[in-house]
Amino acid sequence: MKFAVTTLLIFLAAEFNPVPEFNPVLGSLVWVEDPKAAWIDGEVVEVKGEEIKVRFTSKKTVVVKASTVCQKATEAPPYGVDDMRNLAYLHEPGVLQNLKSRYGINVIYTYTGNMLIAVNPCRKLPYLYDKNMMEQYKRADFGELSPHPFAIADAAYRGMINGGKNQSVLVSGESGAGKTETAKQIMRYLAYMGEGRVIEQQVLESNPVLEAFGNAKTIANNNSSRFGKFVEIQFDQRGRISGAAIRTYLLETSRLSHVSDHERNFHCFYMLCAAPPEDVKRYKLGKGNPRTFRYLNQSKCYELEGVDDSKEYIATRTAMGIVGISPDEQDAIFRVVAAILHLGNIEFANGKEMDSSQPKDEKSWFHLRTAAELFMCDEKKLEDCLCKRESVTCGDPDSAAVSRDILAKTIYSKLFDWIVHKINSSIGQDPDSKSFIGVLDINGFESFTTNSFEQFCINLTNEKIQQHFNKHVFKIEQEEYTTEEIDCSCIDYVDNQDVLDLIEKKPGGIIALLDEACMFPRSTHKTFTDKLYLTFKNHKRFIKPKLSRAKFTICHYAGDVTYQTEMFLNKNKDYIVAEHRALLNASKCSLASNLFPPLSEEPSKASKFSSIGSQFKQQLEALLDTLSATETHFIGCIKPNKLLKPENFESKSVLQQLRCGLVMEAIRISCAGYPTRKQFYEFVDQFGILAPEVLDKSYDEGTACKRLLEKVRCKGYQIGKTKVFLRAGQMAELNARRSEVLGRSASIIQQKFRSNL
Ligand code: AOV
Ligand code: MG
Repeated sequence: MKFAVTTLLIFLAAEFNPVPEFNPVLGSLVWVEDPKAAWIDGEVVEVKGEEIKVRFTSKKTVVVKASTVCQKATEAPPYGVDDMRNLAYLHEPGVLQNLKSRYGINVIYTYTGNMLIAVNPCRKLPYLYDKNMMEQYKRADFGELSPHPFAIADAAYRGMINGGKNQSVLVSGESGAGKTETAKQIMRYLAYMGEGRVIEQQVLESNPVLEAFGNAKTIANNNSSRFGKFVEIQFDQRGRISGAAIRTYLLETSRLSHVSDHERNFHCFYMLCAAPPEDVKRYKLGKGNPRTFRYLNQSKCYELEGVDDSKEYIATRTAMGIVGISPDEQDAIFRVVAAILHLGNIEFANGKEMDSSQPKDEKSWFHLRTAAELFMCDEKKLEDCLCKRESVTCGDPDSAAVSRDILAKTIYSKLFDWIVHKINSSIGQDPDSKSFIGVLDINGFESFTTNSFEQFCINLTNEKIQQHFNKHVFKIEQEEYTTEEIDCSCIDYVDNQDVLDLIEKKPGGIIALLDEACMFPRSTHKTFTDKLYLTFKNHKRFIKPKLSRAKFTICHYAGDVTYQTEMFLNKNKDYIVAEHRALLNASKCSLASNLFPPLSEEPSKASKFSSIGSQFKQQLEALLDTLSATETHFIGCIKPNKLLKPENFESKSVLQQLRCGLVMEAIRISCAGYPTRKQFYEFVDQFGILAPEVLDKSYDEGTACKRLLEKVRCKGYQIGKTKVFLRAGQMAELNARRSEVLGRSASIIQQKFRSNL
């Protein structure tokens, strides 16, 4: 098995080496990989067989293997190039340097072909997104103006209107990279194409509402989306927005009862605490001090720099109004939010009977009463449902606390779903709409010290997206080669179907085995993990860690991730404790009771076992089906540094993201073929000087290009019907020769000029 993995890696590495023919000589400018700085440039000062000595600008020298360095362009434009494919050498250090030099002058967007790379500026750049800018992109062809999300949105819009095909924009990147901001700019542009009607407003205002309830501060991002989102914006015959459908994925409800250091719970709780005094009183929040609530005070972080929660509260209320949530409904929502805070403050002690518990003290009784009052449910029933022995808990104080947290999470996740549903029904779906543009904003690949079921699901999503992306880039390349009638056998892509099979194959994949384990009452995380070890002992994407019996590792496309299985079974089970359902179903608040319809009204739940993993897998399948039927546009977001501080470009971390994300894969596929394409006339214009004889009009343009390339002894290129296709590195070579010839002509002219004097 080891052998197979190694072979695969060698195969990938060999395929990826973009400039295989480079043989550094004395004086060559090169990039050397460095463990800290990613890549450093220098000059070759000594060559001894396979080993070369390179001197950096710092005067420091290193001896490295010649095969490990990359060629540096002699004449890189100081502020980079708009499209990576115009780089002299399309390799890692070239890509990195290009992003860095552009970032240094606040140019945060760059293309790689049709894909946009966005480096988070970590500061506001309002001039980039104003109306004037939108107007300019509306009038320009793709590639005419600087790279920008508006150009992508415009391309999608035109593709839909002119090409008659549904479109999607896929925004990827790690936490804090700027996915949500970018997705919002795309939506703003699409709304701008309409006429400022209510529906456009509603589509835009759905963002702050969902962010209030689904976003939170994490260590990576002060406004981190704790759910995935796909917004399908529908258009009418005239190209105006006529409806929308928002689908959300995997809200991270574990945050509700457990907040890590330096993080916060969902924004809405802090907003409500900072609400005007009359609202704080109405929702019985005492002095509105978040420090007094257990769900908020586990972490000592309450305020966010530059954010005024009291203003956010008002803004959220306004946005809720715009998206069609009535004042009464808003009132009910915030009542439930406040009730959850009180619920979290109930503590338990041993009760009088065996295996029972009761609220610990008068304070806990007070919170229980207040929670019941706000939920508009029966106080005694709430007490029973937390303290009495029932299906999931034994009735002791610890179990009662678990039951309390489960109740809080269930209510919150139902509330979030209700809000999404409400927004969808009030914006409405247009039954006559023929076309849509979907915008996908999901969490990027995650790998922490401890990874659980949530990371497993998120990484599955990313594997799916990666596969979609690979196929897409491959298809686009293949299409262009076919149109130009050139051979496309040189391009291929690494398919990750094997990882997907490992996770989601039915029967026999990890999700199927997890569901099986959840259905057997005797299963534990240990028996489940053992079953995985046994089933996948020969799977090349699965590793059993040496020591632990509660972990497994998956070799994802973006790296290995080790998952801790302790909570897998619990987190996969999708059920509502019967007593919780009965309690809230009987609530006098119609919103609360609607969140918990009787089981008989949810037939899918009543009849068969339902698991989060399988449901999510189905949701993903539906999403991928939708995406596959669209023309997809990709945006890769990059986080320039961990702390999101402006003007700080950490090359090492950026490189890591380029490797894990979609960017390098796009480049790899492109490099395996012919990354540089030039129209015949452009090519002759630029390089005619290398073979002036081809400029006489006796040749057609294609033959002229061929003759020129033969003369300079280029090999491996292809001549299409309208374009020249060059291998990686050939463009730089031609440029160097051109400079040489130009230099020579200049010195001849100078000599002539001097001798004439
Ligand atoms: P994310 O969506 O990728 O992270 P965000 O879009 O929330 O990241 O961006 C992170 C932070 O950077 C936010 O405070 C943004 O305001 C800021 N930011 C990002 N892009 C820009 C931009 N173009 N101009 C100005 N500020 C920007 V996560 O949801 O955590 O995966 O889960
Ligand atoms: Mg986000």
